[in-house]
Amino acid sequence: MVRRNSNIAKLHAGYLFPEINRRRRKLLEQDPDARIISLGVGNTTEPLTGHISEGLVGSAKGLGTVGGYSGYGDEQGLTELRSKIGERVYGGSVDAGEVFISDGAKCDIGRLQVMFGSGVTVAVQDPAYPVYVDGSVIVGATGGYNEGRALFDGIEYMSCTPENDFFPDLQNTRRTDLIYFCSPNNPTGAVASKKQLKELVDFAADNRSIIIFDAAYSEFISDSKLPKTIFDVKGSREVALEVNSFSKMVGFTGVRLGWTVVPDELKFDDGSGVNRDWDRVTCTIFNGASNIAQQGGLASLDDEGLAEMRETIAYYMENARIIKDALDEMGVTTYGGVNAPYIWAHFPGRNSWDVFEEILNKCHVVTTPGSGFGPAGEGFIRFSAFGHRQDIQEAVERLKAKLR
Ligand code: PL4
Repeated sequence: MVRRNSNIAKLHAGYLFPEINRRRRKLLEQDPDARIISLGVGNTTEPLTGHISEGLVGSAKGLGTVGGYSGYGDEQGLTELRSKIGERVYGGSVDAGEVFISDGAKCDIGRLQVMFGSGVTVAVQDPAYPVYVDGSVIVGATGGYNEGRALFDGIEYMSCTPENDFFPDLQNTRRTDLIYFCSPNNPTGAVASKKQLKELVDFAADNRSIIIFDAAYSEFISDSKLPKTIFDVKGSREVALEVNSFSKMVGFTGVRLGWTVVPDELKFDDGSGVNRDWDRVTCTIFNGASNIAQQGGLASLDDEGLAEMRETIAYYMENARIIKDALDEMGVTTYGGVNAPYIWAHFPGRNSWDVFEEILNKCHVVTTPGSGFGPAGEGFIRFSAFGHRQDIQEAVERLKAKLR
């Protein structure tokens, strides 16, 4: 018999999103005719656009020809795509050698957790995308689950609430090796200002910490004053790396393509480069992103692709406006949903899972309970703006009719 990995035994509940699906299935068992609308998981719904899908199709067809066939590529990704990301996303401030193409931000976060190992301490925004905490627990980068506090020992939870403008009180935050920071934030929809990010970068520099900056929703920022990348902030290259994704910006949730930028200046305490170790980990436990997906990524960053991306994002952001307006009309206080595809709705004094169940059972609308993202999410519900317009409209009509 093989002994179970004791770190996995520490996880105190099922992963959030499968649990939501389980509850949805339960409703369908009880009421097979229920027409359930999902505003839960942030999953894209709209078809790929013309130029971008042509990039994918052209590549797939090419694979069926002698001249167009390719097998394994470089583990770090196509040089052309690495350069193009450096140029078109970072305006030339990031070198191709600092960009590593991946099969998605979530997968890279897992591999980063492998690279940093079990000997690190970790801080997360509370609430946060669950992968930061659960992945850290799996690799053993925490102590045990502390029942009394309902938190994991060894993880610093940086409370982000309306009271502090969803930005942590860094003066009262313990020093950790790693700081996960997501902006635009999942789930609150808050976007950190440049001043706030500068404060974060200075905090990391003073503490010799490394920031893992998750910018998966950066393209949803329409306010030009807000930073789309941590690298807009002076001093960030010495203290931060950034993960990003094509998933939400062009609908590649199923195609799978992302990237991580590890600047040359980012060092471990022995002076060695993080970039070099990331390259080693990438080459060892990853075999490169799909060559078809990478051609889709290249097409996405052409002028035509970028124009299509803006249209797709505008569509989802109009959904966000519709949801936010409806909740406002119902007297529910909301946050986010302006520069991010998530609306963070407050139900003061209520238990998030109870509100989730009420919305599911009365309206047949799936949401995500805020407490699934951390203790500070209790009393909140996350509404995702990813959906067909018709479904969004019907969902808000049901909410208005059956919830208030
Ligand atoms: C559902 C902050 C969604 N089963 O697609 P990827 O891997 O490039 O990006 C994943 C990702 C990375 N970083 C942030 C994210 O919010 C996401 C996707 N999050 C959500 O509803 O919160 C999809 C979640 C998926 C999962 O577990 O990640």
